[in-house]
Amino acid sequence: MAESKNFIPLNFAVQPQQDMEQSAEGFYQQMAKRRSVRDFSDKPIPQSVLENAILAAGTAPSGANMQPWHFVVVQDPEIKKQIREAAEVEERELYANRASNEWLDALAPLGTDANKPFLETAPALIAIFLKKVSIDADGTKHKNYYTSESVGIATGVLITALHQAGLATLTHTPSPMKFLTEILQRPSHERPFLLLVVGYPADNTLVPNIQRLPLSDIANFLK
Ligand code: IYR
Repeated sequence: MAESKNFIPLNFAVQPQQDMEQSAEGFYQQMAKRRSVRDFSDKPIPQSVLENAILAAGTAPSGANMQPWHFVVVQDPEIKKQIREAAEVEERELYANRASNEWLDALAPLGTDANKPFLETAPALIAIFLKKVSIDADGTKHKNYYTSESVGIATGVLITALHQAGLATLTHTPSPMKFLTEILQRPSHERPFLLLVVGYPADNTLVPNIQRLPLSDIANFLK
């Protein structure tokens, strides 16, 4: 394909195989240290770290490059309190009535319950919204494609970027999450996708003693 206004050269450098192997191994070792944390300190996070992590998330591939995401970073204690209170209403209902016994049994090793103090303690909450449609500056509405896949990938990049920057996260999904639309005053065409709790772990934080599946259980190679 010829270079043109629409097509520009790819900026890509082939790595020597040894560097590539080392880099993949090192990245895996680094990612293996990521754990979901539920006990946060209130130590604030540098603004530039939040901004760069979101910029990294925004590099995720998306259906027809529609970038169907929006991130709201909440550091205001009053708004965090409102989110905690609204989330706990849904969580109390979940633990008391909505969740099946099978679900509650699956959660038991995590030691979770309806109390979510981390929603106030952690320095930042990032509410991620999914846009089934986008509305341009001139008011034109257009459809987005593969929105769950796109926003899911962007969220994965965000979690990875924050981990890489030395922060802990928790993917929190109180359900339903409609209260986020209201509290954060987002337009109705944006659907709350996930609430990411971000910060430093509290001193001496314990995490569940759970293991990741071995490669042979999660992949097979057809050569
Ligand atoms: N949202 C609830 C319940 C919960 C559900 C799953 I699936 C988890 O992996 C963890 C928790 C809560 O945050 O307690």
